[in-house]
Amino acid sequence: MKAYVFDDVPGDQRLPHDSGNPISLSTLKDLGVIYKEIPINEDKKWEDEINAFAKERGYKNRDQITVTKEGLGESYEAKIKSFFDEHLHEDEEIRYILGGSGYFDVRGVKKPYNESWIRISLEKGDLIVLPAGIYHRFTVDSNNTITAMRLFQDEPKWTPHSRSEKETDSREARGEYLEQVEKGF
Ligand code: KMT
Ligand code: NI
Repeated sequence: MKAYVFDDVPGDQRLPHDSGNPISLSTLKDLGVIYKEIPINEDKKWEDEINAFAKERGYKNRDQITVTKEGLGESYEAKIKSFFDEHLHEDEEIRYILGGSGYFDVRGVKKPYNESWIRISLEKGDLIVLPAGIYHRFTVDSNNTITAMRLFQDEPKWTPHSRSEKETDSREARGEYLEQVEKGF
């Protein structure tokens, strides 16, 4: 995992866009982003760790997604586009990377990162929890492949609420998120 301020230079979303300004784990925590490394080894210990983490946080279900042309089939182009469209969810978004790599971008809230994109580069063995209400987007990197376990509490509520289309700022999940940022996670 590596996190940094996105450079906002137009161009290929799959390139690093590293402005050279690193972001610490504590800044991620202030935004409610949880990061954990659970290395994937042959001993399969990671499975126990994932199970324990899921139990502790009440994630009862999981599935797997592979973001490649083969993995997503006909909807590939549309999915790649919608993943990278800034949005929020009313539930947490939990991903554990099983292979490949990619970028989750999250919006900063407070100075000096207010409204900046923070890019989080993830690879095999990285686990991330994005809190409900955080604005974010996702893209594969130039390796063009990522396989992730998606964990969820009960019924998966994948519905992305696009910031450009709807009044997402007035959604309850957004208000609660900003309150939590004020109070601290
Ligand atoms: C999402 O919600 O953006 C995704 O599931 C992307 C693929 S998981 C790395
Ligand atoms: Ni999302």
